[in-house]
Amino acid sequence: MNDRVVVAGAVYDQGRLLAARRSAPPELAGRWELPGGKLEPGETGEQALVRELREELGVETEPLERIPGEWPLAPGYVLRVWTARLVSGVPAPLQDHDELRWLGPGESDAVDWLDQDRPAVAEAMRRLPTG
Ligand code: 9L3
Ligand code: MG
Repeated sequence: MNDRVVVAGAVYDQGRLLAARRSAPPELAGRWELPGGKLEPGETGEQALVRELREELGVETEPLERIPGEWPLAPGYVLRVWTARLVSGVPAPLQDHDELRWLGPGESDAVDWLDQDRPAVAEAMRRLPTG
């Protein structure tokens, strides 16, 4: 059986990376993640990412590139991550998050990332566009 895919976005704007603090489920609440969610049947990863970021944050984004790799989540799920550019809107914690932060270069350790997100966050920080 194939693992189900969870997509997440390393969203950039003005040389910073967006971090989102989960409010649910209880075992993940308070930890920070790259926002996203489950791929739905018939969607590409990029389509799912754009939809999830619209639903969760109320913003329009453009996927840039896939961060190579795939990280295990709960049994049966794997995480895939894309960098993305904020196209329009101001991110707001509409669903599943209770706080957002923009992190500049060197600030990636300022929040308590979910363990599963850490390798992708490190790579996303290395790829942070300037300004
Ligand atoms: N998850 C881990 N890191 C992430 C995302 C977006 C999701 N960056 C995990 C948390 C949940 C599962 O994947 O256990 C499904 O995510 P969601 O649909 O609750 O966002
Ligand atoms: Mg989600």
